[in-house]
Amino acid sequence: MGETMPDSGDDPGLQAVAGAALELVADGARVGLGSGRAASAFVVQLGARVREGLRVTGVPTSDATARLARAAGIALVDLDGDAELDLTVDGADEVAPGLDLVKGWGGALVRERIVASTSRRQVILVGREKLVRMLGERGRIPVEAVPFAAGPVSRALKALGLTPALRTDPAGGRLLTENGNVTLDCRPATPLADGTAARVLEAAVLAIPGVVDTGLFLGTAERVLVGYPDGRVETLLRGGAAGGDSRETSAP
Ligand code: A5P
Repeated sequence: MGETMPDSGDDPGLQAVAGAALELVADGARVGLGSGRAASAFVVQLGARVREGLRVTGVPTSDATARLARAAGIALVDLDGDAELDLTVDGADEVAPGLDLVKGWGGALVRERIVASTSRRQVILVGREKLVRMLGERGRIPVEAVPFAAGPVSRALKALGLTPALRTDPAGGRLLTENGNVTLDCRPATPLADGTAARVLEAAVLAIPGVVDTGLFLGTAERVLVGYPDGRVETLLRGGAAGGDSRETSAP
């Protein structure tokens, strides 16, 4: 993937949400392990629990996470067989009301999608800077595409009103994902007005030949744990009483 796993050790908010996510992991659980700083904080803390005797198996969403999990002592398995994962713990780049997400700034969105789709619960860990009113506010919605189709996919994305930029490595060449694909980071002309607009865009992008997947994760997150610098954790739950969301906050 060409991107290294960033260090989350000095971020009290991410450490706090990682600790809160641990409480959702039962003995014997099969756990999807996300990618990025927040997910890394979780993997490291999960490894500490494993060394204390917790029995879990993990399915990593990137090579960097696999390396980190192995070093932490977590047993890794493939997605073979019929068994679902109990939960996946991952990060996100944007969280909108309704818990729709943008993911993939770290380059692992396809495996993150696959692992989340085979999990009963997707738990997302973020700092407060990831909370947005509308998806696209932070300016990048990643789209992974087959390299052969990069040109036509780019033109089709422009026709949808997006401004795509090919993700590059430090030498200026195409940065390939672990699946051997390119990523087009798409800036929308304006943020997506609501969940309906996000779903319309998702369907249009997925219909372009050569597109593998998008960073729009719509309706997948069961909960989002938001970490604050003082160690507080806010829990946002999808599908509260009137179909809305509910939230609760725990003290540091
Ligand atoms: C990786 O492809 C992404 O989806 C990450 O989950 C996302 O970029 C969040 O990463 P951080 O926790 O490092 O911000």
